[in-house]
Amino acid sequence: MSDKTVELMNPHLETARSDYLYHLDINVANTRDTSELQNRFGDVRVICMGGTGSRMRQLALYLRDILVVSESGDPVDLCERGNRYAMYKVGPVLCVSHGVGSSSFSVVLHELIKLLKYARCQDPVLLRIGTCGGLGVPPGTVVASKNAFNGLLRNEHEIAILGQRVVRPAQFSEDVIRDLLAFGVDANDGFQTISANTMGTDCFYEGQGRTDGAICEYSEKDKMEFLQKCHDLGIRNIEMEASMFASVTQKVGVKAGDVCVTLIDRLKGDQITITIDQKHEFEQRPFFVVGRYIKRLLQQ
Ligand code: DUR
Repeated sequence: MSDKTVELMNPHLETARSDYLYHLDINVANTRDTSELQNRFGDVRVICMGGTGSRMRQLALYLRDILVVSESGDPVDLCERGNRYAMYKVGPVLCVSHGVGSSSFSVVLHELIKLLKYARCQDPVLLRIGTCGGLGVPPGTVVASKNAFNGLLRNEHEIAILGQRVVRPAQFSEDVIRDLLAFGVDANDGFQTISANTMGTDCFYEGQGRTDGAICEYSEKDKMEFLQKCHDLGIRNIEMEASMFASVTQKVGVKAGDVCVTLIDRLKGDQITITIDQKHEFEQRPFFVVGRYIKRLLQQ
């Protein structure tokens, strides 16, 4: 069998004898012999990540059902002791919470990618299942991200490393997008699933051009010009993780997709006004799309 394990982009770890995945509370006591982690996690093909622990628990129950995984009882949070993120395992799928925004998500993402490496997982796919604001699409539309733009409207991710600006490309895997649309969509869904560009910002309010934050120094007209510019770039949804997620996974060469449901059309307003029941219904939609995609992936 060809080796399709993850390669880390960090020479320091080649000489490290142990590693502690601190926020997951997973201790890799001996990096030369990771057989225990391989036993626990070696079968993982897909990691689904989303903002909250309760949604990831719900996703775990949903996947248990559709993937016909014979587990009963309450899903167990494998990272409960870490007290930061929740992790549930359903057969070959991990469901992990990532909090709000890139900085929270990147912490757990680094540790999960290392976990994939230590557990020698083969050809894994990372999926974010989230919520977002839409641009010129009806609320409830599911968007699979193509190119990820940052808040500067560049198709890249920018971070500070050692006091320097480091800029990296931010595209999601084309074959994941293709398969999400080919296998994840059902004609009877009753909602649209599209692929489009996504903007990931570092701020929910000013960063996304909202006029209802605690601070706002631009006019409604400035805001609409900005949102129109986003729309002209093919951006159809706005969230807070896409550019970091695309750039980290692209850098390490792990397949990744971002599948989000729009809660609002930002060309029509800023405040999310759908009812809690409607929000729960919308939040299920990416489950259906990703569920069917995973089912198909596991059959291959
Ligand atoms: N989100 C946004 N903007 C929206 C709606 C949802 O960023 O208009 C996403 C990203 C983030 C969380 O994780 O939801 C913030 O509510």
